[in-house]
Amino acid sequence: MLSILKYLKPYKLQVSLIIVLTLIGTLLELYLPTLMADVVDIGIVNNDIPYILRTGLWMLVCAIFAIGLTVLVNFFASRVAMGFGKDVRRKLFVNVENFSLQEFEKIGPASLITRSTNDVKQIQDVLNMMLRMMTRAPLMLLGGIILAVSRDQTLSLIFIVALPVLALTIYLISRKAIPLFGELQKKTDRLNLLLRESLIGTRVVRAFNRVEFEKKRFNQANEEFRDTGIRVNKIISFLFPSMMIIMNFTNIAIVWFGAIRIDAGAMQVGNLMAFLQYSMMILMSLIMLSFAFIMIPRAQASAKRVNEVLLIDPDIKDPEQAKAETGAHAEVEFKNVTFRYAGAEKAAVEDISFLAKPGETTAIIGSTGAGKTSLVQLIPRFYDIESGSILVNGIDIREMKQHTLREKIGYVPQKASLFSGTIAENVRFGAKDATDQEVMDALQTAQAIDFVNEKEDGINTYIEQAGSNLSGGQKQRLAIARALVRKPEIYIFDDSFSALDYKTDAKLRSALKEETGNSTIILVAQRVNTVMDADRIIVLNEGKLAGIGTHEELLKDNTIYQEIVESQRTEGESA
Ligand code: M5T
Ligand code: MG
Repeated sequence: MLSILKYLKPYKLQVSLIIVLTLIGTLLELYLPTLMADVVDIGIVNNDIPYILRTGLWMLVCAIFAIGLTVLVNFFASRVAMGFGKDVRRKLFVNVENFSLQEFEKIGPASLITRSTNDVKQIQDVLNMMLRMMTRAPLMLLGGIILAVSRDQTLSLIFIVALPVLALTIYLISRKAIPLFGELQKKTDRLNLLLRESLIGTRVVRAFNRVEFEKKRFNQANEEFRDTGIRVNKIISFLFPSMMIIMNFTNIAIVWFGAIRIDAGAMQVGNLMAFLQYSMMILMSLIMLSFAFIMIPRAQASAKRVNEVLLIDPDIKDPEQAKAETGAHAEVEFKNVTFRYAGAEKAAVEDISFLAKPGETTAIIGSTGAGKTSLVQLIPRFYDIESGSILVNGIDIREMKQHTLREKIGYVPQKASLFSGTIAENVRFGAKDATDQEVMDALQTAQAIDFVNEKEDGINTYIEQAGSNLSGGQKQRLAIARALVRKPEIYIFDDSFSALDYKTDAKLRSALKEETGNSTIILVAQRVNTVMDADRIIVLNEGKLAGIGTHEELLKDNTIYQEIVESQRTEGESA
């Protein structure tokens, strides 16, 4: 909690202002009962009407001032808390953007969303409350006690009983409630996760008739959330009534013993009235403190979760002194590269070496799960490798700025992901300053222009979230256009032609050849047809290199390649 409060720094001035304003306001409030005692004991007892009016007016002025100050304090507190929330959310977002995929998967998108919204809001709310009460409650407690004791020491003995009883009640209640807060946040995570999963996978859920199952799963999580929520609130709801009972019994005791003392002539009526008010203030401030006592752990549970994300130091970082990289083309070289997913026993990519030259196509083929995607994801440095090195123009990619490296790359992922927006906007994701003509050209090369032109709004057709209103092949071709418009030095196509029919596949590749000129092309494919005329083919098998060569060379002496060719030939024949 404390470490997260460092984000309050920009609001230092406003926080100090809040403290000063509360200080004045609380002192004014503490002054009021004293004035009232004077009205009774001096004004009424002596029948001094002008004195009563004068003091009454003075009381009114103090009260109005106190109210005005409270309004101001609340205003500033809200501003500070909201601003703080915004800052923390931004910080979270920026940090998450820098995560490597490994770190991203560790916490998971559902939890990251809860943490950036719900958890930050918990902290923000508590901060808001704390800003209003942190000066007010202790000051009121202390001031109330001092003033009450100075009014009547004997009667103050009542507090020796009342205060410990109150403190004990608060302690017992909060001890039960606090552990439930962390649980509540975890349950929120779970709800979010299930909701996300079933919303994203809604087609699959329906196709497999799993709607009932999903409903049950969600209901269960929902009910668990409800139950924990009810448990917390049940406990908390005890707090206020118990406080009120203690407060009222204290008042009874004060009036009871006060009356005896007045009867004995040891105390004045006004004095007792003021004493009663101070006792109220003391108990109220204790109640405020007890709420803080309960709210802070709740925010603490959230702060811990937020901090967990903020404190992850992205392990993929730019080097302190990035090596300047020159050259219009980019040669990609793998030297004994081994890579393993976090916690995986087996390396996904093991001891791979090859050279991909500018102006040439390097194809990667291998059965599913062979490690093709894992291998090409290493080039934009989505993950860091375990051993070996990846060089671009002779420079280790870990010694380059990530931005410089990624600038050179046009990456077409295996699963084309598009964003909500128009087709043109999606293509311009690759190069934000591309002209309409350049967008059209890229679509042309990607063999996407025909279906785009068929749409009423052409390149201004709106694409729904994640491209859900496009076919798989259409999405793939838009993703290709997005990479093309960038005119990068390195193209990475991860199985990007799989959803295309043979004819479109061939057309696309010959168009690409003209377009890509001296760029380095790295192309992952399952079909032999797609890789056949590559300058070199890398055969992957269970993460290991099983051979490098041209189609002819591999066909002659590589058993794994021969198997792949064979299996696809028979497939083709039987089809
Ligand atoms: C290679 C594992 C996967 C497989 C091996 C992407 C990814 C893969 N894996 C993980 O553990 N975590 C991940 O995030 O790595 O997988 P691949 O590189 O995806 O294989 P591929 O691209 O050759 O297969 P495909 O089906 O795309 O042709 O053991 O479990
Ligand atoms: Mg793959």
